[in-house]
Amino acid sequence: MGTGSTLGLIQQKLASARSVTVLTGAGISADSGVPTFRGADGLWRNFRAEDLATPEAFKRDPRLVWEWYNWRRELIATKRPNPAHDAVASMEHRFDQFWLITQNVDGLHRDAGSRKLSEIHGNIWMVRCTQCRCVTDNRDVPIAILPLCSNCGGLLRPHIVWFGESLAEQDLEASEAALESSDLCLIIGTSGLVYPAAGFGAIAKQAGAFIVEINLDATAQSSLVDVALHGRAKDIVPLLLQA
Ligand code: BV8
Ligand code: ZN
Repeated sequence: MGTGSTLGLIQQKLASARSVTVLTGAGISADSGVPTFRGADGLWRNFRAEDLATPEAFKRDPRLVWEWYNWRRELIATKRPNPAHDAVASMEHRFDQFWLITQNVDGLHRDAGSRKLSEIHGNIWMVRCTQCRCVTDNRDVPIAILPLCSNCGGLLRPHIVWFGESLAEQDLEASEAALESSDLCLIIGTSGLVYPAAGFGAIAKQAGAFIVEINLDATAQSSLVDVALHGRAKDIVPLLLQA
């Protein structure tokens, strides 16, 4: 099918959808200038995210891990939502049921106005105390290393889900509830490699949802989607909402 007729099909599906779930990854923020994880620009000092985003790495060298997060905080602080974030935020008001599940920790969906969302991997602007576990907002750029809890003096860590760490129960429940009740699921800008998010498309499919993938390329999830649109999220996502 040419993109034109495919676009028309999806616009129709969106116009009649009652319950829409959107799953996003780093690709939706690429158009805001935030490097993706597995693209060419995904490395920092030759470390991969998998090397640094782990409790073991933080235990072994908390300064190195905080330096990596300071590099990302500095970079993300200057970035703004793009038309794809804005289009997703506007969807909240169009459908009886809507939920956004994002793997991104950059906070750009919130900046665009999204409120019906689960930031399943956390948020780079939140920190958590490793002792008293209190979670606070911290916008310091850079954050002084090593940051200590004002409540109990414990070492602060990013309030982010690292590899080998479980997602918050409430995020898993909200995500699964949304996926199981959706009749349309948009999967935008994710390579579909990181679990459990990489299994979310299959949950929606199981529930009978029509699955649309928006990505530059084919991904590990492409075999289960009903329609794939290839291109930049900032160009494609706003088009989906045009009648
Ligand atoms: C869990 C926070 C239960 C960090 C992230 C061995 C031991 C322990 C665990 C595992 C293991 N083996 C496997 C696992 C499970 C593991 C996992 O899945 N690993 C993978 C690598 C195989 N998962 C976990 O550990 C999860 N927890 O399973 O708990 C458990 C508990 C104990 C033991 C076992 C299991 C936790 C996962 C969360 C990890 N944290 N982020 C940080 O950000 O600081 S994941 C990290 O990857 C980011 O959050 C990111 O969002 C996520 C996924 O990446 P993508 O978003 O997809 O980005 P990527 O760069 O890959 O792709 C970008 C895509 O966009 C591409 O497709 C590209 O084509 C496209 N694109 C680019 N530009 C555009 C575009 N598309 C459209 N427009 C554009 N302009
Ligand atoms: Zn504390």
